[in-house]
Amino acid sequence: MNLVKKVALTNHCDDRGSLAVIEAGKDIPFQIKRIYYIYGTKHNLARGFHAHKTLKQLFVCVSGACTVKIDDGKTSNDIRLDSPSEGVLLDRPLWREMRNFTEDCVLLVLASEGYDESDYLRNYEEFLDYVK
Ligand code: T46
Repeated sequence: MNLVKKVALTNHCDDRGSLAVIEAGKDIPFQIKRIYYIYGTKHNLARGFHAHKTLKQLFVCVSGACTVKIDDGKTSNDIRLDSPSEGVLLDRPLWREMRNFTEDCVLLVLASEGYDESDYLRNYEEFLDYVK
């Protein structure tokens, strides 16, 4: 069972290269209030280990690759993000762990809300309790 939705981005490719488009409300089902990206990662160091209560996000690995483990409290999937032409949508509380970053990895995140530490579930037991 796939826990996350893959989103095929509209790509405009020609002799000059490629241009990928993400339009809020069209390609993704939320308005974008925040953009951040993770880079300069180390292959052997993992990140994440949390879920969000209400935040919706689209992850796009715009350079390089990384593996995202997604867990809904019942099952988990490992997804290798290695293409700038597609994203994965996290639209409900899902535990995530990112690891196995390539040196050139840039993980772009489009988010539905501004930064709010109270939206994080940073303890796995608390997450399980929240989704049950
Ligand atoms: C997520 C994954 C994919 C801010 O001050 N503002 C922000 O908008 C964000 C995202 C983070 N921060 C601060 C909070 C921490 O002091 O940046 C520091 C690193 O954040 P964190 O340890 O949460 O990083 P990751 O890589 O574990 O998680 C991040 C996002 O926090 C999270 O929303 O889904 O990337």
